[in-house]
Amino acid sequence: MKVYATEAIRNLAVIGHGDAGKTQLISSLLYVAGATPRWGKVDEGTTVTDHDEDSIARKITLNTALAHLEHKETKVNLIDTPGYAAFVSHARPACRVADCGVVVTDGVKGVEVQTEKVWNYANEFMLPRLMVVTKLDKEHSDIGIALDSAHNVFKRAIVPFTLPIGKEHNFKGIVDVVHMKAYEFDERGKAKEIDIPTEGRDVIDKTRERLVELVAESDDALLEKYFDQGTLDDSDVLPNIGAAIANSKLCPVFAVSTTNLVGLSTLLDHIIEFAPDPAHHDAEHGKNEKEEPESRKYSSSETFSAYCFRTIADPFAGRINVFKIFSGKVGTDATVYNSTRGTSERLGALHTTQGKQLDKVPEANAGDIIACVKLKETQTGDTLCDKAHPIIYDPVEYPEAAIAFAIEPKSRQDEEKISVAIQKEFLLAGSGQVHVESVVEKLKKRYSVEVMLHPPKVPYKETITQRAEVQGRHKKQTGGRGQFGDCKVIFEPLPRGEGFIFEDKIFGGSVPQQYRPAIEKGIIEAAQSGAIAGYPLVDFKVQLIDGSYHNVDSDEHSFRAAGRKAFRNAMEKVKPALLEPIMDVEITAPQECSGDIMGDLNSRRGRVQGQSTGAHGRDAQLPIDIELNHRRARIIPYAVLALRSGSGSACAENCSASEGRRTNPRRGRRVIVMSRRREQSVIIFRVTYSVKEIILVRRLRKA
Ligand SMILES: Nc1nc2c(ncn2[C@@H]2O[C@H](COP(=O)(O)OP(=O)(O)OP(=O)(O)O)[C@@H](O)[C@H]2O)c(=O)[nH]1
Ligand SMILES: [Mg+2]
Repeated sequence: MKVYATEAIRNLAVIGHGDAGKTQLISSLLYVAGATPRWGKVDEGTTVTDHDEDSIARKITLNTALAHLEHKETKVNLIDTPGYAAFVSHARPACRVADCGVVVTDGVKGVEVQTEKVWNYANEFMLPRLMVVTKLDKEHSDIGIALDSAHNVFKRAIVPFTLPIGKEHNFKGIVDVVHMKAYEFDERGKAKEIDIPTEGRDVIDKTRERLVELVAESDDALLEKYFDQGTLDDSDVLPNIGAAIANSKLCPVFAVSTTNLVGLSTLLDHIIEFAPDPAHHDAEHGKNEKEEPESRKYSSSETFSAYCFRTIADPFAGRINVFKIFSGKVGTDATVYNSTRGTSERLGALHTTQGKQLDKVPEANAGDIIACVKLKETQTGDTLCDKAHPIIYDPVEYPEAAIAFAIEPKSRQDEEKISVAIQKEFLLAGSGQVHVESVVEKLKKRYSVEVMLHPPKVPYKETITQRAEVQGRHKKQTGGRGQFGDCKVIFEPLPRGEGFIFEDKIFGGSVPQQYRPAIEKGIIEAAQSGAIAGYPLVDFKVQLIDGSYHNVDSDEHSFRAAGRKAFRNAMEKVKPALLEPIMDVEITAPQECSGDIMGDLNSRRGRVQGQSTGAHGRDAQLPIDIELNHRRARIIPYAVLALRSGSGSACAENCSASEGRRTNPRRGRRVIVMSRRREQSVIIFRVTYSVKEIILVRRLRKA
């Protein structure tokens, strides 16, 4: 395989709502560019990126997958990402390493719930982006739906670069508004230039005007020129489009049909001409081993550094790590330094990834994406670099699992296999029910293990509700040297999500400096098993105010014990309480289900915070529910609940949960999408589950 210079690389994360057509877009682009001899189709299970058996069977993308093509001597790396709610968080690391996002939007449904979610991921990483409107060959499709909803939701400088010629099954060509040309496409997706149609000319001209305006607005000097001349020449517009996109001042929109190959070759041309290459980043920022800031430029002359954003467990090849090279270059068999873990790694062969197929490359430059197999220790989130010039990049955080199931082997035989397959981890957590089920299926297919799923226990925490001053005194005299530690501390409740704070308020030497951390350790240890029901105790502050010691008998161990004792004494006075996890839930559902859902939420102590109605899932997020009527409280996926409450089976299959817990309100959100039937008006509930800590404690105590 060829080696590409940084400027001849485009890294695109293809993101969007489930079923929008991301995988088919990639597959069709690969075919049009001649990267695959066969035209892969999602519906036939033959795409390059939906290659694992589970994706093929479900016809949805379950994790990120990579493909690449060459167009005009430029390598385009395409990262396919899932759009289905339970898996969509995998799109985040893709946004971290891509240089441009391709937001795929359904031409019939417009911007949907997960489109907004991935849009926010792209915002997080300041990812420039372009939008592709698919399915414009379908009945009821209309690029206007996508454009209007995108304007409403994203409030960005969104402007079509290509406009469709013909509608629905007559959608056969496009007008390239940037170069003012029109094309039709043959059955292999090849473009043939035609005259710009006279019909709809006013829309074309207006779009072109808007484009010029946006390019002018992206740069002060251009804007001045624009005001002077009343317009801008092509020689001013064309060279500045790339920068406007890279600086997120402009989001181009492309009209395509990926099943009829309309508009794709023009899209490729525009990607090469305008999408930012890796070097458009000023630099990648990280830190060195002394925690001092360090940065690297996307240049092959810098020292090597790379970030691992994906690890694939392949039944044949073993573990495959996929990296983006942030700086420098690397060759086959290089020995590099894993700065995250402080170990050396020998890379062996470097590969490009075409779905499940790996092809060797002799070397790779800054900006490129490569895969290595059978590295010793490297995991997703790790940095590899030059040992003499260490740098560590922050790993992309994954959302906390939203749902967990206890798993039980079906037979004794399965029990043995299970421990091999999942290393004795008998609780299976994931971002939603489908996520967990897909892992179970993998266990069955790959390791021939059959398991049953049970609802898990709710992960409660404990906290304190009152301030108290206590003493913790540990004294032991058993012949020989004794043990002595003594501390006086104040326990105080903290607001939710604050965790634990330890403050050393001792003035003078009542407890020698070196023993004070031991007191803190003792308290932390004791807090792990809580005060009521064995759950970790959180959200409290401890101030160390006084204590005493013994010249001979005091040591670290004794003060640790004193800390534990102080904790236990405090629990008598601070009125501990149980915290039930609560979550913000946003539910998008067809209007006719609203009564049922409302009743259901009320019966589950859900507190509805607001409602809005609209044609699109604005602000929509989220699903999972906690049922506390049962003594062993259980988490129930909303999907099941929706079915049970009679809200309609059509809804249930699209319900899923993601992310978070109460301790981090920003992340503590759940997604439920109850209907994809977009033509209907939907209703959105914003719900926060109430916490009745104290009451719950009493209830548990009686039980
Ligand atoms: N008619 C038509 N169908 C399309 C087009 N693009 C995609 N589809 C169909 O839409 C369905 C979903 O396409 P995918 O490419 O799997 O969608 P996706 O965005 O990858 O979905 P997830 O992986 O689940 O997030 C498939 O049945 C495709 O054949 C298009 O341009 N026209
Ligand atoms: Mg897909």
